[in-house]
Amino acid sequence: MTNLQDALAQNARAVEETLDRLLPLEECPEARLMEAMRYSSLGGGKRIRPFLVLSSASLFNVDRSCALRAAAAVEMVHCYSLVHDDLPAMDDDDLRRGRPTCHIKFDEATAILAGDALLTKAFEVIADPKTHSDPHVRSDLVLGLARAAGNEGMVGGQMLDLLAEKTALNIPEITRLQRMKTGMLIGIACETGAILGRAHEASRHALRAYAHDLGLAFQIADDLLDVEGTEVEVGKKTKKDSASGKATFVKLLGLERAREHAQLLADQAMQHLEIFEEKGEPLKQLAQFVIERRA
Ligand code: GRG
Repeated sequence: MTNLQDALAQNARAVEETLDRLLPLEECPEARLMEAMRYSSLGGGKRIRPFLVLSSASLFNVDRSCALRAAAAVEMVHCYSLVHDDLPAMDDDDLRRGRPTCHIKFDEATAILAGDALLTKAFEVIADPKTHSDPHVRSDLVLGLARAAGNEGMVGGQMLDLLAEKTALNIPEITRLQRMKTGMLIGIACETGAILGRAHEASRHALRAYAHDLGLAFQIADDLLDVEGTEVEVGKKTKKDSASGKATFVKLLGLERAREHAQLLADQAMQHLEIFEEKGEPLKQLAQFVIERRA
């Protein structure tokens, strides 16, 4: 996995430089908002979604600076979701990525606005001709990201997650919830490279299938970490789901079967990449990393 660790670290640095450029701190009366946006997006994280964008883009020889802008935009949406998820009205968390959450560092109102502004900035970035010269490509990116982030995707999944505190869910229902809450953003991250590279449908389909299995494997790994990981390793409070009545894959399947299922999904995800031959190797390695990670 050393190659993958190096590639993850190198891509994370490049995406952080891009985020830093896209979110400049200027002297103005509303500078506190920019500070909160930068605090929430520049403070660590594994940068898995940007890695997916950059790796899928490299399958189609997309210009690196365009891919980095799209990768930064997807990460902004992810960071916004974490800021809002941590708010007292949602998960009420004090710790994220090993640091105080945005509303603890600043205040609740600033955290809400920083999340809103990160989400909006993401669309500004992908709608900008600097991301792609072809307006059809840009509109495809906007459509894909909006679907993945909105009521049919991440926000809808979050609604189901809140409702799940009071309802017992079965495996198909949890699968749908997780597919919407985390899978759809992972899906558009994988497909973004294909959109930027104007890839044909077979490639887009393969990446969607890969993302589908990867997203679920990622979520099961997250559930396992909640049970088995420590706060120091994970950088956020653990044992939250296990302490609450919330249904998770681990609760319904048990630790052993959940682990096996995650491996099965990761293997399936890798198989979908066969059409890319050795160019698909970084994405294959990521599927294994996602289920073995300790953070
Ligand atoms: C509030 C609109 C809104 C949505 C929230 C994604 C989400 C929906 C909430 C995040 C809460 C959570 C712990 C979800 C489980 C999976 C997940 C997205 C974990 C965090 O992603 P990582 O592990 O985090 O990629 P880093 O910090 O590495 O970027």
